[in-house]
Amino acid sequence: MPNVVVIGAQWGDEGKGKFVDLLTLRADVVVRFQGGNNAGHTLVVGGQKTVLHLIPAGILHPGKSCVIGNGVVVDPEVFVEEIDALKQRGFLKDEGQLVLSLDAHVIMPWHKAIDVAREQRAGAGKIGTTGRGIGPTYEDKVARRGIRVRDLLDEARLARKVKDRLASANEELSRLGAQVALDEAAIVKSHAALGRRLATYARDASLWLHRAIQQGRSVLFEGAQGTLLDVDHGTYPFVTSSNTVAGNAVVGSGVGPTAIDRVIGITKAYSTRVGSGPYPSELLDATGEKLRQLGGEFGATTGRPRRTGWVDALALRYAARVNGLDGLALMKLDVLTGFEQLQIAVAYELDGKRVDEMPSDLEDLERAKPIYEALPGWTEDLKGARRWSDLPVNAQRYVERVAELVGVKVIAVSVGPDRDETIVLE
Ligand code: 2SA
Ligand code: MG
Repeated sequence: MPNVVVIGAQWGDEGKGKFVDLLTLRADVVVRFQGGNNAGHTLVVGGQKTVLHLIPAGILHPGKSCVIGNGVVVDPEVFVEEIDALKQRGFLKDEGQLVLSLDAHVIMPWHKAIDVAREQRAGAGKIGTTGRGIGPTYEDKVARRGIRVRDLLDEARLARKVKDRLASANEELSRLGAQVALDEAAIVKSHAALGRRLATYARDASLWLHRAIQQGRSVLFEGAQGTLLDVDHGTYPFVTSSNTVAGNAVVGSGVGPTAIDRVIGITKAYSTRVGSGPYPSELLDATGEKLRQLGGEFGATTGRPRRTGWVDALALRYAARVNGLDGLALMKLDVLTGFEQLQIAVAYELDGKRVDEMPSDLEDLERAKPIYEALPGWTEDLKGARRWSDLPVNAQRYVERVAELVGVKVIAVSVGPDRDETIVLE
């Protein structure tokens, strides 16, 4: 397999997990390059449910390697919990399967406390974060006062860094009215201990990847969240604090752009969003509720009900552009069975004018009203479909119309959660 980047083409939760799982069968190495444990994949292996938020699900395949790149923010407690859960289930027998970048930034207790306290304080103006400390950790990274995995491995250095940062973090917490004051000695002790657990996996991940690629091992770069949550290209400020687009696969893992051969975007056959922010094709009516129930649209990380709506061709075309997509996987097509009519947002009406491209200004996007194209639905259950020709003609027309509007070919269609409930077109 060539080296492939897989990213979410919408607002996250597109079903990347399932697609990545399929591609993992062909790849040798799976890399995460951004985000942290604000991602989430629920896996059912041997009847047992495992939720992984940080470690790529590729870890379930002995012989494959997983890399957590420098661009990821790592909560060491979550990392250790996931390792313990994996080992309990008989996975990760070979410690060499997992590589953690020494340069990845660490989510510290104050980052989580500040994330939660700010959101509580913000009331209606909140971002709707996952409360995992993602944003505050990236802030410290850019402010050049972050703590990296390498710092956890050296207790004296850790103590110095915690001391430098904690006073101002506690000040901020008290300003926010949070009832927590974090204790310096306790944090140094607990995190030095966590550092000893992380040490087994901590490496120069860029060098490790470079060598793997030189040896001809194929790499799958697994994005988290989605394009419209990208801090530069998403619906700022209602975004996550990292770059979720394909370009960051190289920055967040320490390889060069020429290492990438293909970029695949994942989209649902409809759309969802968790958290605040503009969402023109959102359905606030019974149809939206029906999509939520039929699609099981509740967050894997926080359990929150997701906002739901029709697929938005402008948003997907935008994702195709900023990621350079050369393939689109359309997930959860089966969920659309039984809708008499399906709608696709093909343009917006903005202040009485028709616009065909996603407006770059948030306020424009908030005022934009979708212009829909209606397509006839189908009543057949799609779960058994394995070939294109198994799909009812109206389902085929729907997929073809999405591909045409986005300008990217559809390379796979998913008709159910299982690995084999997939129609591979390429
Ligand atoms: P944060 O916690 O700072 O990243 O929150 C900022 C905004 O980003 C949204 N957000 C998400 N929205 C959808 N899915 C997310 N994670 C997926 C999951 C992972 C995936 O399954 O949980 O699909 O890769 C996710 N993570 C962050 C959040 O709701 C805020 O709007
Ligand atoms: Mg998810």
